[in-house]
Amino acid sequence: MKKMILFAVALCLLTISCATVETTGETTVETIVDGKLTVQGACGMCKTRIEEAVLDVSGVIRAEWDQETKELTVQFDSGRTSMNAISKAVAEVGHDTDMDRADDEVYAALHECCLYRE
Ligand SMILES: [Cu+2]
Repeated sequence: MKKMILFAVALCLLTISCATVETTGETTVETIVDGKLTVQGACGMCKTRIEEAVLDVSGVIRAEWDQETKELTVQFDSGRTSMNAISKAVAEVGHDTDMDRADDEVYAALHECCLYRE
């Protein structure tokens, strides 16, 4: 019988702690948004370079670049970063975007198979 009471008390405590977590969760403000950007590139090395550069931007949650369509899909916290900042980060590692052009010097230093400009 004592065991039953202890079990009931433990169950109550568990319910209370769960309720507390739920309440604090409600105060989180959702600012997660999706975005698309055309990014020039040529191969799998480009894909890794582009995605790594984007994921390095603080506030970015997800980044995927499609080699066929040249389309970069991102998911980020709009309270912490922007499409503008993401585009700049991509251009900085040598890839032209809709919004920014990479420095010729940075572009020229890319691996031979990554040179996408005509
Ligand atoms: Cu490449």
